[in-house]
Amino acid sequence: MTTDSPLSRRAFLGSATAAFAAAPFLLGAPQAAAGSLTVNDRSLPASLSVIPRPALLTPTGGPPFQLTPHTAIVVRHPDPAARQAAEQFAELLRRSTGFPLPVQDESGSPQAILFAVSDEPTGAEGYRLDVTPGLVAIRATAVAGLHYGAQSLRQLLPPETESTTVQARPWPIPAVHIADEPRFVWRGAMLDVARHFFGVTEVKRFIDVIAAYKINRLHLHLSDSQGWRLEIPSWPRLATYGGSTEVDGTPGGYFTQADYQEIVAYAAQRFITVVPELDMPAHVNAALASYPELNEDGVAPPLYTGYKGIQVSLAIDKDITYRFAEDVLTTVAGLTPGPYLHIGGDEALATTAADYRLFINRIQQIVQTLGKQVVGWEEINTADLAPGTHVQYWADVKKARAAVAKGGKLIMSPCKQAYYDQQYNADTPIGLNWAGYTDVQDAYSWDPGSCIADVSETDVLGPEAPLWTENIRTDADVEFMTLPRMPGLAELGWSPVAGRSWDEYRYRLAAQEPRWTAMGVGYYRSTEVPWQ
Ligand code: TNX
Repeated sequence: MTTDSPLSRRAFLGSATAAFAAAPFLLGAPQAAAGSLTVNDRSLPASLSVIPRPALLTPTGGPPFQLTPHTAIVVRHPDPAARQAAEQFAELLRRSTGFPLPVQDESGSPQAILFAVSDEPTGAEGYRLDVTPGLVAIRATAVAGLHYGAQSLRQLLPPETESTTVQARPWPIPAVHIADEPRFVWRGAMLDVARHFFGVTEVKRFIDVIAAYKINRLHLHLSDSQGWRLEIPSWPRLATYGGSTEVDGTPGGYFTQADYQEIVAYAAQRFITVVPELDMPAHVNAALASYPELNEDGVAPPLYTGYKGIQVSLAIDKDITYRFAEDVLTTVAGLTPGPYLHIGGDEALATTAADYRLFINRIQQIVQTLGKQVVGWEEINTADLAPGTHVQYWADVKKARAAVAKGGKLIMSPCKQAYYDQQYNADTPIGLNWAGYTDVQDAYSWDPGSCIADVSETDVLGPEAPLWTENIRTDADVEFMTLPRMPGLAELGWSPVAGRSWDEYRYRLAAQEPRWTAMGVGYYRSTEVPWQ
């Protein structure tokens, strides 16, 4: 039952060794000493409660490193972006420590935090972190790895590190060796800004939370029947009229192009790729209301502010529909440096199967011409999938399998575990429950690599948690639904599966709470978690 039992503990230590040997950048590493501990041991102190659990974490037993006013951050990496990763980390620490923490190329200080290139390859996102009394060294081949190493380091520092005001206290970092890399390339969170609109500041707060847990994709659901949230200069009424309301009939809003670019840049600084979604051919009432010519009968419906899905469709047989799609997708592609365009494609209940295939095939061609990769919900499996298409599983394993048979790769968002708009339980006031209640343990207890029988891990890109917002209205609501579930999703996407245990994880999760409080972020105080 618990990790105190010798059996589960032995099993875990065995798996840690296996993970160590399997990690390409660790082959032959001298630290492969027998008896390495990992954080999957609840007797370890809260100061080692890193989420996602590193592939290997070994407390080395020496005295801690003490961050002081004399500590410098030293960058030795050929990629100029390494300096930005170091600067961003320094900025976070300056707020709470009040120390100058200069970022420099040479160490003029006896006491340094080093952001350096690794001698051994650590992959696209992996890193090593060594904390000794005189030096903290993050080493990685790629700058993303330096950034992820810095996120682990954040969690080794006291929770007050997350405070936005200066805290007078010591800043020890326990002596450890970490060797880490992610299991999956796609570790996603989705925010629906269409049902209720969330502005730039609110989206940045959401990014702050997910970035701390090494999530690397932010899927923005930018349009739905209840609102169009991105300025498209060639179709201005989409945003000004189609974005004017939201569920409940309260005033909506939209991102100007500059707003959207600000979000994309903020995410990119945190190694998060924005995946913009414009949902078609259904979920489009806001567009249909804005432009009558997009309707089959040429008549614009009224704006829709209800929370239930309505059955509507773009006019599949009109040329104007494809001019609209091309204009919109071209605009978004131009604003989005990342390789993905999410075209939605879900729940097209007012479109015939033949029309649907035709439509998705034409849209896919537009996306390809723009040099982007298609992402779509599982329903797009009935179309001719282009190479590189990403298909987002949410409810129907048959559709997911059909997509894989056509060469699609899967993003795993099983609604029973990964839909964070679902209530935790009957007593939590916010959220829907059509997929069932999803408590914190449910959200943690599944495996993206094996959750669909007959789909192998090589066809899985990784997990993503969608946060639909039909009855999620405020920043506080978003935080309540996101925490404490999202760190679990991050761990499912990052950490080795072997040795995973809710009973151990929930202690590490509890240790995060003082960090959220220091950040000023709210959460649901679930009774499943042994809060400190
Ligand atoms: C289903 S999942 C939807 C969304 C809703 C959500 C509510 C999917 C691809 N479509 O439009 O917001 O359920 O839980």
